[in-house]
Amino acid sequence: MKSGTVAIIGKPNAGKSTLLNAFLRAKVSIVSRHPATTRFRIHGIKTTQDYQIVFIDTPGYEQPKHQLGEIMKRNVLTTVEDADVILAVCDGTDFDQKDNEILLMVKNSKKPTVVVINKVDRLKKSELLLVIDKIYSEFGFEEIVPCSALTGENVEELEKTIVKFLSDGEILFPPEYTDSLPQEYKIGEIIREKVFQQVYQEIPHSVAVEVEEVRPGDKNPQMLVIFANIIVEKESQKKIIIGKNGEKLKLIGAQARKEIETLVGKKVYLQLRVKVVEKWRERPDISRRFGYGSL
Ligand SMILES: Nc1nc2c(ncn2[C@@H]2O[C@H](COP(=O)(O)OP(=O)(O)OP(=O)(O)O)[C@@H](O)[C@H]2O)c(=O)[nH]1
Ligand SMILES: [Mg+2]
Repeated sequence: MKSGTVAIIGKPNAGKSTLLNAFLRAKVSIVSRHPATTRFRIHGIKTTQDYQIVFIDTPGYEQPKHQLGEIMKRNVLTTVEDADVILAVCDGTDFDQKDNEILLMVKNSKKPTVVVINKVDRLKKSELLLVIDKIYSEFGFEEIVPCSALTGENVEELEKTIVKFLSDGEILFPPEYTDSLPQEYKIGEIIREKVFQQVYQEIPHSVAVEVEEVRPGDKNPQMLVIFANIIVEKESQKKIIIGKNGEKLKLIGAQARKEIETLVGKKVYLQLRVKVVEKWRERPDISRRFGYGSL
């Protein structure tokens, strides 16, 4: 049996989380059209007859703008150090200096690397060849694989390429596992995704979700009762999330509840509150409380 850990890294919005979900054919990591969506390192596990891959989706790699960004960047670097194989994901439609920096960092790590050129569904063949040529001539990476995480084009071939780099060894997780996140995190991430989808512009980056309590219902133990707080940095942001007559928050709650019900396979009662915690991203004690410190 072959096994190993594979770090998925790349700049924000490159399509890393979409790719992880494509490998697993399941939604493990949340996705949005805004950069800096992923904040945790998220493990997605794929086990077949012949191999087990533990994929680690990471936050987009960029120069940190705040304390939370600093933690995120450090997490990416540690993930690269710890992983057996690196999957360096570039957005083929937007290859730039930031990708160069990431590829250089990966090259210096001397780890077995597969460079992925994602979003080929939006790329002309001639443009793709140019990007491949650039990466090969500047960095000498041997394995450069184009794919589309969105349509699934070439994702299976990419997986086969990864497997070539795995070594024989024991599997790391029981075969039935598909991810390694505690349920509270997954619930929090679903809520955060719905906030992202409902309120754009500026707000997403100052949102965190704190899942306070998850317990069986008093009257109906088959049901799950969840209390969660949506944390923002300013009163004005709180107003936007709540919306006129509380309509936005209701919508966020309804969408999140539906998806959480699919996740846990039970009816869910979800109570959401919006709390203002000033500058929480600058405060490591608080970032840690929301789960960003240790993961
Ligand atoms: N056309 C096209 N769009 C894609 C593809 N892969 C991802 N996207 C889109 O790109 C956007 C970003 O995708 P994510 O998977 O959230 O990107 P990410 O790299 O995880 O982003 P961060 O977590 O912010 O670092 C989303 O709108 C995706 O639908 C692809 O192969 N083709
Ligand atoms: Mg992501």
